[in-house]
Amino acid sequence: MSGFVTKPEPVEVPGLTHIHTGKVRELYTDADDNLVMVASDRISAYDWVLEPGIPDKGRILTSLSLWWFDLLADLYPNHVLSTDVPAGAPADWAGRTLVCRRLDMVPVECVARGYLAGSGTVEYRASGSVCGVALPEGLTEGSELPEPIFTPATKAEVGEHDENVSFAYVAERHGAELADALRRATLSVYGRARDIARERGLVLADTKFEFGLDPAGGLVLADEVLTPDSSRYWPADRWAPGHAQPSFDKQYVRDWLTSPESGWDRVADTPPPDMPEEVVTRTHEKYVEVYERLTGNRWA
Ligand code: PZK
Repeated sequence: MSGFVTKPEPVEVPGLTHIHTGKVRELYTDADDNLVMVASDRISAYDWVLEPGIPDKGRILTSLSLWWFDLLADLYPNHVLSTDVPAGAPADWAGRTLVCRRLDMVPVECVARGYLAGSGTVEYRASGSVCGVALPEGLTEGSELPEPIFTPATKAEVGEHDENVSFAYVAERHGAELADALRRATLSVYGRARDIARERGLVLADTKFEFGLDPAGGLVLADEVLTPDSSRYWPADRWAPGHAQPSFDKQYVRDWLTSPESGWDRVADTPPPDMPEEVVTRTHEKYVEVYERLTGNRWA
């Protein structure tokens, strides 16, 4: 089971109603019934939220999400209304707060995969397909797919992992028209992002989108987009199929956690220890690096 070492108490802000504590983000509604998403510096690995936070992580991921939303705006509208910190909220919400249009969310995790990794590899090894999409023989962890595929998942109960489902399941559950629109949207946005990332030396192996419906029925890109928390980025110059690729952001955290040095027993389901300063520092540097590589801007 997953969890927090210590569950954070949400900041109380007059005029906002706290509605959800995610692993790394807090969700509120405001007086206009808009959503207020606040990205924290929390980081998760192996289903645990670790201590301490990674400095700047919430602001880096929020900046990246905004950067991508802008680049994608000609393909799909997005839910962002403003980056203003609501009156009465702490000053340190600046840069990590998004005020968003409240949408009718489509309860499908819309995953695009251009490469085989993680649960995709597990499913491929067992069945030769991923989410009902048949794949050629001979692929391995990290392989590029013949073409990107739509591999939807359904949000699991709290503490459980999302469950991969077939396109047919999405069509049955939500209608063929919406299922088709989700697939088109997911693959078109992924294709654009993959090409941009590749020009900047990063492989965008896969990513997860969430869509809402505007009142007229059109798809709106919601949640966060194309951050390292919702996507697998690999350094292109180190990409080599046949083994797990180093993740851009969390590699130091995972390597340390699973090394004898951390003293953590992953199988025993005991909370992991605090990260040492060096792991925090190097992980911070990786988030800055992915931001700078993608956007071409200096972080600070
Ligand atoms: C919505 N989540 C996921 C969980 C977070 C976000 N535009 C929207 N309208 C209505 N609902 C949502 C959105 C968006 N995005 C997204 N849950 C509801 C989520 C935890 C923390 F910040």
